[in-house]
Amino acid sequence: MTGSYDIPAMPDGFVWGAATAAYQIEGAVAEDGRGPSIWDTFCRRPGAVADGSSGEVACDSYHRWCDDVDLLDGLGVDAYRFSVAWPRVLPTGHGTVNKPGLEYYDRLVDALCEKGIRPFVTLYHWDLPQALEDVGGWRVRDTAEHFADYATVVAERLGDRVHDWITLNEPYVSSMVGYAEGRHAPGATEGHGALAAAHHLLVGHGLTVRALRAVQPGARVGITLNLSPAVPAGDAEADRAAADRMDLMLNRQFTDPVLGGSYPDGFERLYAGVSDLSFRRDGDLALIGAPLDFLGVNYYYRIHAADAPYEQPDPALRSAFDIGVRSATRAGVPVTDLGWPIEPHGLYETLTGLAGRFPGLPPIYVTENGVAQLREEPGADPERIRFIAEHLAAAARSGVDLRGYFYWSLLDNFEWARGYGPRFGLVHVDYPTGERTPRASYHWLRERLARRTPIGS
Ligand code: PNW
Repeated sequence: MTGSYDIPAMPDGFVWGAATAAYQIEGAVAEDGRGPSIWDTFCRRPGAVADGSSGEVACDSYHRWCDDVDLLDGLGVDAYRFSVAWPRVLPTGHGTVNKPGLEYYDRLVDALCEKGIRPFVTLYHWDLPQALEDVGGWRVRDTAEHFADYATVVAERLGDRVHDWITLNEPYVSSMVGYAEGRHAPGATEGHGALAAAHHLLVGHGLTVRALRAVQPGARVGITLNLSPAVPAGDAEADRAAADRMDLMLNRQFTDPVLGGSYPDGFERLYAGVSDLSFRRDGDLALIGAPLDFLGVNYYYRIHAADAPYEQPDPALRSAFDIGVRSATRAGVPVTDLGWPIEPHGLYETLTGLAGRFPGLPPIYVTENGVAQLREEPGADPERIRFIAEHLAAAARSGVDLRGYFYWSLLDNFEWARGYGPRFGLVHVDYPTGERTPRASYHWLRERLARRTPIGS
């Protein structure tokens, strides 16, 4: 019975929103001067994407953005989190600005503002211009500099209407899944290169924070990290150590420099023999750890970590992803259609854990949280309503300074290496026609948002 689920009362000014990302919804990959990105290339690699698909058409939001804005308006959200595609703005990553690309976002932002929907703009949601990958991608420091220059171009154009900027989405995924695990673009399986990519992403974040503040003094700037509590799968000491290694790689490699200005203890030891970390330079941590206006948290699940033999015993040949940990399933924990454990309490742990470890923690937005279904049809999605309600309740209980919640996603869309099978949307998309149909969860949220009463009123 979905009628019994509700959304918690939140403080006045709490931002309710929905999220998407450029490559997952826009399509039109060769239109109006857009340059190729690493995802266009990666999708052509045989076996890279489960159903052999790509973002070539996706939800066709490049043409149907008006429909998307109407859906947001109908839902009654305060804000929309979307991303700007770097290769639309700068087809080769730097140099000449592609005017039609910028104009697309200009129109979108205007339409949102007209409806009173606040834009939260992610500057990098994984679509690196291919031309930059061809000269090293995130393995090289130049890419960080180019990123800040690109951000400046975007802010100069949209900064009169966009006040909330997210530099990077999930640098863990860009670096470790893209350059170490090889499941995402550019599909590399490296040790040193992946750790360099992670560091250069963070340098790019730091340079961009500085650049945005320079062009737009009132800008509110943050970063979005995917955080998953890593808990031991069993009672053995080896599993506890495995969970600790997972936490270092997945969470603390990013939280500690960004929020605490230093890499975590044990990090060098974890990667001894894999990389000499020679890409680090004096001054980097001060840049990376500069104060932020907010932290974006993407939460989907907890990791149950079990000790496992290293796939490659020789550290010099190991990918940075190979840390001797296997992700286990836990009996009795329900899972989504993707096999992801459903543990709303993990969001509580994530938020309270941050508050406990970082005294100067900035305000937090949950910038993504959601559940996928593999069933095709629109209509009833009671598991999504329950998922949202339970995660919101856990977030509200945490007591941290939480300023907003964005559901992932507004629309069914291109789910990266999994293709179009998993559907995360509040709104069903019929890919052959592009037709959008709101699900029961959309109607449920719309109705709850319309009746919301802030705490204290
Ligand atoms: C997040 N993985 O990503 C992203 O920010 C979204 O673009 C995505 O659609 C959403 O979560 C749902 O998955 C991830 O395979 C996607 O390791 C895939 C992985 C990790 C994060």
